[in-house]
Amino acid sequence: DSVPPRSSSDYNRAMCYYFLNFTSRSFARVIQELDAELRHPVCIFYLVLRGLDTVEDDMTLPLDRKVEVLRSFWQILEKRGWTFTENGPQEKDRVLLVDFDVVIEEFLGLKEKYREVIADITKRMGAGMADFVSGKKVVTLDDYNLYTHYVAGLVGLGLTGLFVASGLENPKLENQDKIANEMGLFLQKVNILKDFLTDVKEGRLFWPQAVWELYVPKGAGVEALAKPENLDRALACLNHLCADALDLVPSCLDYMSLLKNQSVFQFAAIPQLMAIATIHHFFNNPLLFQQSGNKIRRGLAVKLIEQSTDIESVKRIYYNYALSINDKNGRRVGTNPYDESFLRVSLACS
Ligand code: PS7
Ligand code: MN
Ligand code: MN
Ligand code: MN
Ligand code: MN
Repeated sequence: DSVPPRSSSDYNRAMCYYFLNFTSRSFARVIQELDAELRHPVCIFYLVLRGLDTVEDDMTLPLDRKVEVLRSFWQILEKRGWTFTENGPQEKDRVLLVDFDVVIEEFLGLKEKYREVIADITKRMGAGMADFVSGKKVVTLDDYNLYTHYVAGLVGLGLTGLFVASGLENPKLENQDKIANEMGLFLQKVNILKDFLTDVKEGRLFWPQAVWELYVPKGAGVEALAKPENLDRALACLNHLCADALDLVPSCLDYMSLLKNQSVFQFAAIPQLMAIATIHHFFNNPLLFQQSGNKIRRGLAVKLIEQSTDIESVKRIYYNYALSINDKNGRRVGTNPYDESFLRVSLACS
């Protein structure tokens, strides 16, 4: 779309929607369909966190500089005119930070109740990311739950805060931190599963060591799971992490059941449906270790979006995925000597 001239008062807002569509495939559409009161705050929240993540992801930034920017990002939101040109040319969203002053202007124009939520979550996420880039590793399941809390669970808490502050949503959401956090955890754990090959290549994998250690040959690193001769081990590890992620589904259904506003419901449900379809696609699937960038089919995504209109339809889709995953689970019994998660997957499906 065309952007008004820099002198126009609409310039900053138009640039933000240009950046939203530029940086996000899935979120751009559901954000723009939100009711007017929430659309702009959620768009700015998205761009702020996308900027923060672009700093986190860049493995070419000097570590001390990266940590400094991550920790102070929530204060940068008040610095009119701030831009950041230090990202390497490979960072796909670097242009957002090169023009970040437009996001700051729009942030400063939001109602205080929205600015408070966004700044608080940005502060906590930046601090958490900084801990993990400066030496903290994802070893135990607790570490895995903490990292995913920082980068996604906090998004669930923040969005819930925005929904309630807008007056458009169920006030009961206010005391639902546990399930709001788990809405984010489910999305992020699926993202971490599916990005195995790309993240391993970049040296920033988030699969918990305590889990992958159970499956790699003695003394080997996690990259061993990408070798064809270790495919059985890799699938067993993948299935273990799928079982862990599937445990979050009941909380996600509880959260979605509380939503009252149609546009908020679809905003929350569409990413969840993509995530459950993605787990279904990758459960026990060798492709995850063989080709990066593999996704669910476009036609399936369109069908899920069409069926995301109400909770009964969403529950039906989950029910069918539970049956189908359970079926895949049953058919693989006894085919993989390393696989020990049959029972857990079966339980999650029931
Ligand atoms: C609705 C209660 C503010 C809408 C939506 C930018 C995606 C990017 O993509 O591996 O592989 O590079 O680096 C709960 C979204 C959680 C987050 C986390 C739903 C902000 C989003 C910054 C809660 C999205 C989980 C990094 C951090 O992983 O990613 C409800 C809005 C939601 C952004 C996501 C992503 C984390 C991330 P990639 P990474
Ligand atoms: Mn990222
Ligand atoms: Mn990241
Ligand atoms: Mn990722
Ligand atoms: Mn990534």
